[in-house]
Amino acid sequence: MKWPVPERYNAACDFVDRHMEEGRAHEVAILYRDEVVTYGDLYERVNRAGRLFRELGIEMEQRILLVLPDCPEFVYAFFGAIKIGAVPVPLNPRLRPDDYAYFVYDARPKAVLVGRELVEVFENIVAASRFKPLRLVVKGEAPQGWLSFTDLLHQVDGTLEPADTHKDDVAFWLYSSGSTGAPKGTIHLQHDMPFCVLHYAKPILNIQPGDRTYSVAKLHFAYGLGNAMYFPLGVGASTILVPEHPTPQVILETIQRDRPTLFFSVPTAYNAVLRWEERFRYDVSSLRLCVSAGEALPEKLYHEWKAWTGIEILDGIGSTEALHIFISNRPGQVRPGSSGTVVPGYEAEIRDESGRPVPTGEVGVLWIKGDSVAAGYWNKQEKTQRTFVGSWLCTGDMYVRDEEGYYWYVGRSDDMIKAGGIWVSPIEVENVLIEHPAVVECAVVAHDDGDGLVKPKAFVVLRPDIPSSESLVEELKRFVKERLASYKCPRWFVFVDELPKTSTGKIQRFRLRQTQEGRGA
Ligand code: 3UK
Repeated sequence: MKWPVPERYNAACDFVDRHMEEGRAHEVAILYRDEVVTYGDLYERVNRAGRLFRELGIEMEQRILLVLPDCPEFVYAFFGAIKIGAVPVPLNPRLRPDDYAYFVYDARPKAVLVGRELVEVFENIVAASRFKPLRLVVKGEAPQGWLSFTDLLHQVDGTLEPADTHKDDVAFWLYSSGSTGAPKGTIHLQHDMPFCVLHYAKPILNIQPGDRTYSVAKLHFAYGLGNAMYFPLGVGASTILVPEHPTPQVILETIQRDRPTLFFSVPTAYNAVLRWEERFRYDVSSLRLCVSAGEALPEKLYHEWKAWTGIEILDGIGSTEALHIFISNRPGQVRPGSSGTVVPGYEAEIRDESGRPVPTGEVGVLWIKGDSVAAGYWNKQEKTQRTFVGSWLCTGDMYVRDEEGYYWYVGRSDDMIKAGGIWVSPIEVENVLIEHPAVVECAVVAHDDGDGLVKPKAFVVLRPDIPSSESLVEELKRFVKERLASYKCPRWFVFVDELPKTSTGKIQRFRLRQTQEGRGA
């Protein structure tokens, strides 16, 4: 794999076939429960998947929805589709049934490949839709009107001529769900995955064939797709795929049993593991490096994790639109609490509302540029034009850059609070609150003070053994005021059992802005 990639380029040949030429047929590509998939197996099964899709009449540029838990078949279907020039579109398999109709309408897939538990959901959607995609169920017997993917794989040949794709051909889509509006089909090209391997995974993580990756973020997220699929496959390493929801127990059992060297997670999951008393019973000595993304990693979690495992967590910011991480900390040079410095190959600018770069030390919106940035959003011209401007991408995130080039996250542009005419970063206040021993998690949002002005309001999850009380509210206020300017101190505290989060673990502050419930005051 080299950058720049050649004009005529098919990512499946680079990520799968190349390992045959490099003599890696007997090395392990995927570990899944008790199943071991070698690079030789992978090559053949990707070929079979591509051939099957082609024999079913799927052509270049046609979309295939993949709605699967993490499993080897995801990888076969993903690269099989790309190899014939078709476009895999992974979707979260854990959405509510009603959510899927939109994707069938928006992506207009030629085929859907789903897990057994989603067959009925898709049957109903297809029945009600004008588009009638082919329906494939991943494993087991196929009901009436459906085909069994794994059964059919055995019936087709294991060789496949790749489609003669261009490096700028569409390779796959990922749906990006912003805080508001319908999810946006983000169009990624053949050259985007190798760019991320060669600019982030290799130079920053130093990923090697001997590495084993394990990602808490699933394959249908841009973060998980790199971590658990095209990073390891890009260099001939191994990936551990785990279909279960990542509870602390699942995470630690996987680490102890399958011995990953690289662990990718989100702050919420690091936090959950650190709060779990049983964690000391597990052996995590296989880890050599940990990564956090999805939202800012509080400094406190960095230190607690380091104290327990001896391993650093590299916080880095990425997005679906950029495909993967473009600002990151480096091993041995971590600034806890910061997102790190720009990944070479990308450029970054912090701009004010009129689009002019702000001076160092001032808050603005982060724009980035780099060759993994998506071509745009499917069927969303206005949003595309606002987000992808020239070769720049507007992240919608507010950042400050310091003298040494480290980037400090201060919040989403739509989550920032303007209190008394001054910007308050919800993150800054949350980072102080979380230092208080009674606080497990918290989120700060803008709230109307009754006079049409907004002030910060805190939603707090307390340690289970700590009751909420008026005196605790006073104590928390005092705690914040001792550490921050008083206009930043939340005017109201609401104690809640949990915070609303996306399936990626991002706190949904916009939902808290709409909420008024909770125990206590
Ligand atoms: C936020 C962060 C602070 C930020 C992602 C790594 O999260 C990923 O993609 P999404 O499209 O969300 C993007 C948005 O999430 N964010 C992500 N990482 C951080 N905020 N610190 C961070 N370290 O608002 C960004 O705009 O779901 C993460 C790799 C690939 C990804 N797609």
